[in-house]
Amino acid sequence: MFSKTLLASSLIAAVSAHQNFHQFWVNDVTPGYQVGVRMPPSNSPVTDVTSEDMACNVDGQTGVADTVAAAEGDTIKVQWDQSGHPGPITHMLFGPVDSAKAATGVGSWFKIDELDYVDGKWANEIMGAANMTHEFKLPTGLPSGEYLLRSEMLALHGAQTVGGAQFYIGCAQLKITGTGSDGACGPTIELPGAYNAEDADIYIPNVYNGFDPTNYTAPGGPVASCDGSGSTTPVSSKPSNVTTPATSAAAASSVAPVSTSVSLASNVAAISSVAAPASSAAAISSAPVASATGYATAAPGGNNTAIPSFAAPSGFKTSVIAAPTNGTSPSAPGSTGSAGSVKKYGQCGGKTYTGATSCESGSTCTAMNDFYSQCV
Ligand SMILES: [Cu+2]
Repeated sequence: MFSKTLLASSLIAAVSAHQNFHQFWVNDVTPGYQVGVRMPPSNSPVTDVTSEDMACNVDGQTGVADTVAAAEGDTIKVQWDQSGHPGPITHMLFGPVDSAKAATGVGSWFKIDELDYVDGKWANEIMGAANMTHEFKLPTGLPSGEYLLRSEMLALHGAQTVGGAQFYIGCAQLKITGTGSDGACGPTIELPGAYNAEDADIYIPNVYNGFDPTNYTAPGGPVASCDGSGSTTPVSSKPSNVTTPATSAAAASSVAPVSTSVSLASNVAAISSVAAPASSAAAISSAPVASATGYATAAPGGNNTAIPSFAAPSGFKTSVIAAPTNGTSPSAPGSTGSAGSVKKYGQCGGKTYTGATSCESGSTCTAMNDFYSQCV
């Protein structure tokens, strides 16, 4: 058992953290930290789904020097900063193009991987137990050429308000050898365009009040197939009952060695062996169980008794105020103290928020994004 103090401290780390995608491996070989990855200028999320930043994040239309070689069927491992924000991870490809470096990423993508909520844990928790890494395979049947690989971690802790979902996005440049012909992979979607602020997988009014994450699937439609049979019809949105492909769960836990060797397509001097960034490795190793499960099961601030609908398996912190469904008082049970002061970890502001804005003593109302401020 972990003490309440330890759980609470892990929650503080969780709520104050944003995240970036920093590094990837091809069959367990990495080109290096932030090599081949278009790094955004900050670790803040994109929240405007109509923005071109939805493709490859802020400044993500500009290429970086290195494009990394891979082959269809190869295992890709991505590593992100530690995240306590509940939600899925998805991967998409843009291409083939002649030059990944020159590609903006604004346009057609197809999904190749998705991990949502498995066995009571969101993707970020599952990754948290694996040094914030996630593995999947490049599909077979890819046309040879250069691609952008897009990694998206969608954080749903503010999804109770329109525009409150947080998209963390990073793109890498790949040169992929494959056996498919152009147009083999589909369905494709457009970014921006395919995501809408009020899609059922992005705006979840009951996210803190009865939402069942076991039926959740991430935005972007189904995982594509590359056998040439995939529709190229853009998927603008999808019904909320789309079945999650079984492949993502398997990909998270299996490491299938693939024979293809890895080399850089362009000027990277050395390929270092697998090495996690020291900061994230240290952060995770200090309390691995707490970081993986703490916020799913522990209610900070001692207010965990009055919200029976916030069952632990939902994976959400239980102390955040539920979204108002109309203009009336939005206070969730247990989320506010006396005289309108918001308990620690409760929502205290945001564009569409109408509830109490003063935090209880010992916490400060802090803007997480335009739509979500929290007492931390
Ligand atoms: Cu954050």
